[in-house]
Amino acid sequence: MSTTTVDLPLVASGKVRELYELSGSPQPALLMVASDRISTYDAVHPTPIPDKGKVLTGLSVFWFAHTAHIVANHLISATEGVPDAVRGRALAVKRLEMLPVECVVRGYLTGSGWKDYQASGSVSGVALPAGLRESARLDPPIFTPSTKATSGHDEAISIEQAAELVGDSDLMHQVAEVSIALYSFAAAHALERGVILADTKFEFGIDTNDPSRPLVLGDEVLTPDSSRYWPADGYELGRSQPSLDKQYVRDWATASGWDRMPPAPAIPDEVVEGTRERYIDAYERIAGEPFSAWLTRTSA
Ligand code: Q0N
Repeated sequence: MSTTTVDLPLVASGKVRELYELSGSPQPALLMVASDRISTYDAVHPTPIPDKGKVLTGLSVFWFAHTAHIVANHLISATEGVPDAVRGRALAVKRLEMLPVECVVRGYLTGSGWKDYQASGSVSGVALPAGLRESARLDPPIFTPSTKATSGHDEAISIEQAAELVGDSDLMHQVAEVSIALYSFAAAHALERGVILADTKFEFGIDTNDPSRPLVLGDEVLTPDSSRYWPADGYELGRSQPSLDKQYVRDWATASGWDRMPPAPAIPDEVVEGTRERYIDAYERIAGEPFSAWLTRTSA
């Protein structure tokens, strides 16, 4: 059930996720819980997508495991310390001191990056060649940090402004380098499986308990909620691309006549089921295993 909760102190909550304090762990730890809630056009629908939280959690764990050679991450366990009620959609993670910037990497020109490029020819202070079309591949990919706005939309900033916010320019440049390495690794993996990773957002923190590897990748990683995934077949330069996961809901929502203003409408059963299938298909394509394998590994 998407409304199932846990009896732990709430540390932070987002539109579709919650973070709780975990006690009884040898190190300061948190429980990161992904719900089945879905948002389109920035509004959360009242209808959950069954298993969405488990799919996204399984994808985060897949990527944590496959990128540990690039940077340390906050994952402790998907089983030990995770309450039965949220097994499969929650992770025990190390408590970090989070850096106050969102680390966006773009390998394709879309969304706010495309808007900024059309207006100014650059994105987050990165000048791009003239004449690029919508959804153009960016090679090399670009690092376009943003501020963590507490309300409304994140604001694009330059790497110099990000360094200022973080208070350590060398650290910020290391974060940029690691972010691009993570994106490049994941985009190559995804493309081999027929999926374009257009862009993604990382959050990093510092583990003050481990001075040997202080920079740690936090949050969810490379999930459909933190990334834009497009089906590789059907990619066409010069237009916007359909999202691998949410396009089906968006197309229904648009056809329904919803004006994209909150509250978001309830989603009909057949659209819920079609969307659930798309999330599970995304898991299986990217992780290369049946989704049932994730459920089995994480069941109590
Ligand atoms: C933290 N956020 C922002 C989950 C994500 N490992 C950590 N240690 C300390 N703080 C955080 C993390 C992590 N991850 C991250 N806030 C606190 C995003 N949240 C929003 C709610 O759900």
